[in-house]
Order: sequence, then structure tokens, then C-alpha cells
Amino acid sequence: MKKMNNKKNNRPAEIIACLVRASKVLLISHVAPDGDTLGSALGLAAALRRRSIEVRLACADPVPAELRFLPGSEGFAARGRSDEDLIVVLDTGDLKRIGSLYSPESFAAVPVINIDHHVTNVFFGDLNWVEPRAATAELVLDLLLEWGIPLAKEIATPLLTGIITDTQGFRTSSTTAESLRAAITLMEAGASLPEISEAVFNRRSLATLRLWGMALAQAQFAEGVLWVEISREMLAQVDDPMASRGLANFLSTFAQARVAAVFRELDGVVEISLRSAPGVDVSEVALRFGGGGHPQAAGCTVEGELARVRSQVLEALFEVVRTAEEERG
Ligand SMILES: [Mn+2]
Repeated sequence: MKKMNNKKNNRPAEIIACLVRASKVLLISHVAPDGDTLGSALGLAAALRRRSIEVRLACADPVPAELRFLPGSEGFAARGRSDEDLIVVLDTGDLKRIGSLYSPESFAAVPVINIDHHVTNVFFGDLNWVEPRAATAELVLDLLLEWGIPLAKEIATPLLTGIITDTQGFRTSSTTAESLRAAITLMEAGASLPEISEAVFNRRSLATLRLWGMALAQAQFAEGVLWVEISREMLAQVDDPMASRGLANFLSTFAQARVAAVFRELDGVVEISLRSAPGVDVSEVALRFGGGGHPQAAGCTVEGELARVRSQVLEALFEVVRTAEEERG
């Protein structure tokens, strides 16, 4: 992959100048999409269309059920069209995270803008704006305000969705006064906090509850780490590949957990979701195993058989918990 050299941020004005010059823009969201990557893309798309810039949305994976209430969410294609003159990648720390949408040819052919809030971001863009804010949607909002694009409901709703989902309803340690200020601005522009919260948090399926039940019944806890496994057999029983979404967040509500981990067994690989209490950084563990994320929420996908992968990752997690405890004294 190219362009990982200049680890420096561009100013929003430079990004705006680049967008203004474009006529067809491809907006890309990361695999296993969440409210922030989809909401940031949809909010930016609505704004660009107001400036008569043609936009195409792409994501290698389907939009999850709880985010299909977002107007325009049916417009995500599984690939680009290749006649775009600009690519914007949203909420994505490195290009592995866009899956099949990455190709060296298409990314070499046009300028690439990288807007993201992950601390593990590798600055893959020609233009980069990476800041450790609570959500990428906050950065998109700042961009639109600086650009002077009037906010409207179709811009505000997806952006507020991004902030609400990434902050778990303004509850994560990443939530700041800026997040709340952004939320006020977006509500004043027509976004509904209660409607979005209801849609993204209170629509769990029976398959989800059953899968969580199976996994939670076998939860294990040692050395400050709470973990569960989702085996292929469990997934087959509920027949919904998305049913484990949200489980890692739920595990982190356990009082004694310094780290919570979900190990999901797929074909030949194990997908790992990590959450941690403030002061314990799981993004470095995820990075070491080829993934990335935030200090308190990260993930990775590791090749190999479940039992072996689990013991390797657990060893690393025990280690970060021990180190954090020593630092706390
Ligand atoms: Mn995000």
C-alpha cells in the first residue's frame, strides 16, 4: 500500500479545496460498518450533493439492520464505479479495513482523503485529517461548518447517529464537551436524539439475545479480563451473522472487568473485539495482532484455530492489565 509517508494532518481548508475541485466523489466506509462510518459518509454525501457534487457511497459489507433507518443507507454499493475523480475514506485506520474496495490501481489514480479518529491511523491519504475525537462524524461536522454548508436534517441525522453510536449514547470515556456541543448543533439542525437512540440501541433481535445467552453462559474471568467465545456452532444455531454485534460493549458493563473480549470463530480466522476501562489501552494489543482501534475499543482478525489464538491474545491482555495496574501503583 502506498502513501503512508507523511504522518501529518492537513488543514480542513485544504480538504475543502480538494472537495470543491471534484465532480464525482467516492465515499468509502469500513467493513463491518457501524453508525459512525456510515453516518459520516451519509452526512458528507448529503452536504456534497447540496454543492452539486456527484457522490457514490461504497462499503464492502451490507448495512446492518439497526442502521437501515438512515435515509440513503440503501445507497451503499459493494464497489466503486472507477469514474470517480476523488476518494474519501471515512472512519478507517488503514486500508485493510475497507476490504475488497481497496485496489492499488484505483487508489493510485485519484487523490485520496482520509478523515478518521482512530489513534492507530496510518495516514494513508494524500490528504489526511486524523484527530482522536469521540467520532469521525464530529470531524465531518467541523468540516461542513468551516465550509459554511447550511445544516439540514438529512445531514444532521446521520452525523448525530455517528456520535451516538461511537459514544454508546454519550457514555464512553471518549465523550467530551465537544461531542455534546456537536450534538446540540445537530439537534438544532433537525436530528432527533431519542429517535436515533431508539433505532440503534433498542431493536435487538431474538437471534441476538439467544446468541448472547449462549456466549454469556460460558463467560470466563481471570486477571481482570472477562471473555466469551462465539463458536461456529453457536452462530449456526441462530442463523444471523450479525448477532454478536454489541456483545463486547455489553461485557464491558461488568464491574470487575478491566478488559472485555469477544472471540468469534470464522473460517480459518478468529475475529476479536476488545473493550477496556480507562487506563488500559487495548488498541496496542489489537495493533500487535494486525488490527487497530481506540484505547478503549479496538479489534483484530487473527488467522488460526480458536484455542491457540485465544490463548495468545489473552496472554497479551493479561500483560496490559498487569502493566496498567503497576502504573496505577
Ligand atoms: Mn468511529
